[in-house]
Amino acid sequence: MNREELDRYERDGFLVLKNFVSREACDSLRARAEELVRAFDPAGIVSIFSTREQTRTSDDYFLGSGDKIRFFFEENAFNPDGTLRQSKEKSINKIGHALHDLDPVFDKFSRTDAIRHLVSDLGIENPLLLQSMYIFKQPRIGGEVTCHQDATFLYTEPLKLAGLWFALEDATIANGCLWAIPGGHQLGLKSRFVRAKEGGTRVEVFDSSPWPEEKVEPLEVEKGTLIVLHPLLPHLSRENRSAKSRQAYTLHVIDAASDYPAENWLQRSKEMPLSGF
Ligand SMILES: O=C(O)CCC(=O)C(=O)O
Repeated sequence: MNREELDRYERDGFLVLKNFVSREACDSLRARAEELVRAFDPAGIVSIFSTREQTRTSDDYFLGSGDKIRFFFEENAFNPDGTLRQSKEKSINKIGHALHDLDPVFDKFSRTDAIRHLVSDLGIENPLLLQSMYIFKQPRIGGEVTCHQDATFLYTEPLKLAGLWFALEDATIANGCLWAIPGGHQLGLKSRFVRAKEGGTRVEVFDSSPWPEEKVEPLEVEKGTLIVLHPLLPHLSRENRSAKSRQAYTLHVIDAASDYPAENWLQRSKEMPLSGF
């Protein structure tokens, strides 16, 4: 990252880097995600959604995903009896959250010199790859992601977090591109999403004022683009009503020198510690 790019990142809270990854690298990640979905048997998950203890079991599935490869469905993917409305391939919202450590293709995509240098330029000196997600934004049913800051979910003290969003396909307003509030990272952290002592999760609110959503701007980008997100940048994506998917891969990197609180929702087991590049 050059000085001008770093200045833009500091001013806007995000940075758009065109052609950061090759089209071939995007295609190999897409092909691998397709294979993972093909091999995934949704029966066990569907049973989670049809059980009478739905909240507890779906919480456990989510909260236990920090060191696993797990599949999450679109909100409207299920019939009232818990069966899928359409094929699993067309129902999955995302895969998370340790693809980068558990799958060789995702590992290779995530651990490149280019990413290592970029993260170092952002001031993360002792990088640890914390979280990865493959986001499908399915045609017609891709749900919205409401306005949020990544630090709400992945908080460190002091706050050091690089949010990397890779466009694996062209992202447009029609197929649900990212939107962000330029400069909105100056607004301060509004909330934290944490594990509740009694089980499940809760949101700790510091500032309940609404986002100035009239200031959001679309970030329409081409396949291969990397969008770097400041941990405090308010951003969102709208529903995808178009006939095209809008697949993306996200990677979040923290600094080993910062404290990673035990109440953060995403945790690893002792057997699978975080690692760097
Ligand atoms: O890709 C999207 O639609 C939104 C992703 C996002 O904002 C996030 O995962 O933090």
